[in-house]
Amino acid sequence: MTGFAFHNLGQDGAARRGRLVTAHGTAETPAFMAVGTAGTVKAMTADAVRATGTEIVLGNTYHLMLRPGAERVRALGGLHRMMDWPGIILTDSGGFQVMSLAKLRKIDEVGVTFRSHLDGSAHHLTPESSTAIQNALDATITMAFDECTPFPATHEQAAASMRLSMRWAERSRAAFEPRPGYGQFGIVQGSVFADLRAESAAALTGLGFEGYAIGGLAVGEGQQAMFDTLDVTTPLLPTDRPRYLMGVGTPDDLLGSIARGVDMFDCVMPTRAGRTGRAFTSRGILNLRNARFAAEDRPLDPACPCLACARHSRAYLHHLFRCDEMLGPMLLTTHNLSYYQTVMRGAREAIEAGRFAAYAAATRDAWSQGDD
Ligand code: PRF
Ligand code: ZN
Repeated sequence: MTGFAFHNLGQDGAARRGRLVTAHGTAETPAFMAVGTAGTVKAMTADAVRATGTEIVLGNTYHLMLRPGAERVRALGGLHRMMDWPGIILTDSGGFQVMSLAKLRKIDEVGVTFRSHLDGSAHHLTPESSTAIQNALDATITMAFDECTPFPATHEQAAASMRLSMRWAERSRAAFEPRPGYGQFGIVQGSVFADLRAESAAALTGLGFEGYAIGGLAVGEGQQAMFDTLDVTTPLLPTDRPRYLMGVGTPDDLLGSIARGVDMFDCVMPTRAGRTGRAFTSRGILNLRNARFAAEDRPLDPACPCLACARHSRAYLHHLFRCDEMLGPMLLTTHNLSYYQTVMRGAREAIEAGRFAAYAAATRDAWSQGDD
């Protein structure tokens, strides 16, 4: 088994071309990770996910601890075996999902107590229990337990929240069981305040994680404030470790964040949008439920190699969504993930060729041109 490693393969401005090496294979970066919250990328078989070019799938501590339970997943051979995904799995630590989904939440120094959104049962999550659950799930990449500071927050509120997350990061690190090819990422917090981001980055790098996530963004601050925060944060992170921007974003957010030194992303956007009939294409966003597609006998995106574009017409996709047929979400999730991976592959090739800025500009330009 190989060790966990991140190889820096090249740089273009602040944009980085890298390769993540783990116990469950390698991933080329910049990378987009598909969200597989409950042990499935919704509407997709593992083979279909692989065929989109996806190399990393995300799982969630919160959902899986409630159902089917961490010990059940362990007994079923771990998350990789249970979901037929032998590749890299990153699991989020649960705090973010508790705050957005659970009921009767209470945070204190020890951790978070909450009631399940499924059956109201009482649960507790701490840095130690979150780390142990991620270990039981057999996550390739374990995330530190943190609080995503709500936006907006005063400097005082953001400082207190970030410092709690840093104490939790230290406890998460102590609870992590190092294994060859596995890693744990710390999460930088600090809202939109440069001094707090710097304090957080210093605290985490002092603990020495295998990678660093940037949390607490894409929570309502807007794209410019997010980019400004990245500008003051990524230069403070070690150049020889991967950087992961959590819960981001649109294809435009990805291009802007890659330009600022981010290597990894995850977002429900391509999968969730796909289930409701919205398609991300090289010519912008299309809603397949729209009547204008009813008779369009041409591919959704002729530039896309996915199954939906290679074998079906826009009219058929429109029909499937109008009839609420399951194949509609399946095909459009396939397409959207494929499109996101096409954008990422283009970014990697452009960084290698030293023309990332031109690639980003041309990609954005095509979105605004429309598709007819
Ligand atoms: N922390 C964790 N998960 C997250 C976030 C965070 O701040 C975000 C913020 N966009 C998404 N997912 N643990
Ligand atoms: Zn396609």
